[in-house]
Amino acid sequence: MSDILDVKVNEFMAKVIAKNPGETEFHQAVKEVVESLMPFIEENPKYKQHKVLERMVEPERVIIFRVPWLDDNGEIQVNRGFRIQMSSVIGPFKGGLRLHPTVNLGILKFLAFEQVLKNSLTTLPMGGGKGGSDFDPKGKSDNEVMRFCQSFMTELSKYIGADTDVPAGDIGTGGREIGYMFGQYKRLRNEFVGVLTGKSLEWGGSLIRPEATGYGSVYFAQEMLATRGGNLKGKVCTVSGSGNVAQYTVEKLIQLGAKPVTMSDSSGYIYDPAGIDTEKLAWVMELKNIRRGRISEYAEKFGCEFVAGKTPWGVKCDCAFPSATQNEVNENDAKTLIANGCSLVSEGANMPSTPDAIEVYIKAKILYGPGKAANAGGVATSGLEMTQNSMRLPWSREEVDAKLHQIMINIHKTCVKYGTEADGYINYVKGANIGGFIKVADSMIAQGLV
Ligand code: NDP
Ligand code: 2IT
Repeated sequence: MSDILDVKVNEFMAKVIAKNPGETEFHQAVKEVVESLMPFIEENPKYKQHKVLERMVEPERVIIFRVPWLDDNGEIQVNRGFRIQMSSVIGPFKGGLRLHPTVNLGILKFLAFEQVLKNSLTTLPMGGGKGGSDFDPKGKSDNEVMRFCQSFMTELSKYIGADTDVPAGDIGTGGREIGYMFGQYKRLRNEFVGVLTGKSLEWGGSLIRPEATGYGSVYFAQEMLATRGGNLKGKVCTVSGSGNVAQYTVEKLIQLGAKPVTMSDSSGYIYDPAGIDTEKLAWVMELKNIRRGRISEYAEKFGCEFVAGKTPWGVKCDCAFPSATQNEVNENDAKTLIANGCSLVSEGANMPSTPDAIEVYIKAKILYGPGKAANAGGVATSGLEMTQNSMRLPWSREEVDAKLHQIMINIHKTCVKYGTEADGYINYVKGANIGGFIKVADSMIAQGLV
């Protein structure tokens, strides 16, 4: 980037940082986007005149609320609830709810900001939002989780609705939590509507929604590999996380003949050089979704290595799928991945690579699919769930999967269109940021001062 553009980015960021002190993840997410957009905005002055970027970094509304609940000992617990309603310019606010002790305003604002561009990339009419709480579902009984979710929804219900804001799952929020929240919303409003996605099939959910983020991230990887005449067959893949996204990433990798060799949780990773197969994955799903145990048990069960307190990026692989959390791949990890011959990173998680790591990927010209493109299949299929709810008609598994696959192909095309550089290298960061931005920016201008 030229010096002048650098100065403009720094000036813009200085204002964002001064106005949003301490929100480091939000600063990080905004900076990455602004760096991509600045040259484009300079070439298209209407976006500058209309102060589109300045408006996009200011949420339409932020709701912060108290969530009191009773634990199993009858003691009162108090958590903090949030909903960031970032942008409704192309559709109702849409995005997940994160339940994790690290949740704070800056993390949710980064996620909401990313969500706006991601949702735009899906081509579906969805605005962007994110929410959650510093509540930790780990180690809580089902009843405690239910009481928390009911209290959380009692307040959140005042601000959401099928045509206003449609939350879904994220870290710590899976089918169980969505069920408790949906039940409470229905009692409070006396309405059976599509106010949440990720619902169970029996009560308005969509087939393939549980699988969608992981499948989508692998479909995106396939598209990236195809630009270099490659495919996933026989590729050794490292995957981090062992939750929703990681599980279905591994499932799709197995189906396509790749060899996933790692999974992880916040305690460490397992390395199974023989490959995680269908049977082992079914065991992981039971472990994580029903017994709610730790991934280290995999190593005991299947006799492989468990490495405590580490991420899996030191394991030699062809392709890496970070699918746990933000900033889980740092500069050194990125260098190690590349030194080990890794030629593709597809992000199931949101912002899992630090800015320094991204620089390493781009310098090495590997195939790098940033989260807002690579993991958009989850929210895209939430959009498909909303459509089915509006029609009051469910689609078959094949139909939803085909639509998801096509959406990932289209997102890839958008990235190629806006991200291909002079030497032919596809910079997916640039492609996703510009591709997601245009629709939101033009809609903002068309709608006046919103
Ligand atoms: P889950 O709660 O199902 O799983 C999260 C996994 O990541 C767990 O294995 C968890 O381990 C691990 N993890 C979470 N926080 C940390 C941490 N701070 N350090 C190390 N490991 C951690 O969440 P999802 O699979 O739904 O989400 C994973 C990522 O994908 C997130 O970045 C999320 O925002 C993103 N995403 C999710 C979508 C969805 O549809 N669910 C859609 C698009 C993106 P442990 O159990 O030990 O905490
Ligand atoms: O980060 C994400 O895109 C999600 N957690 C899914 C959001 C959704 O509304 O399905």
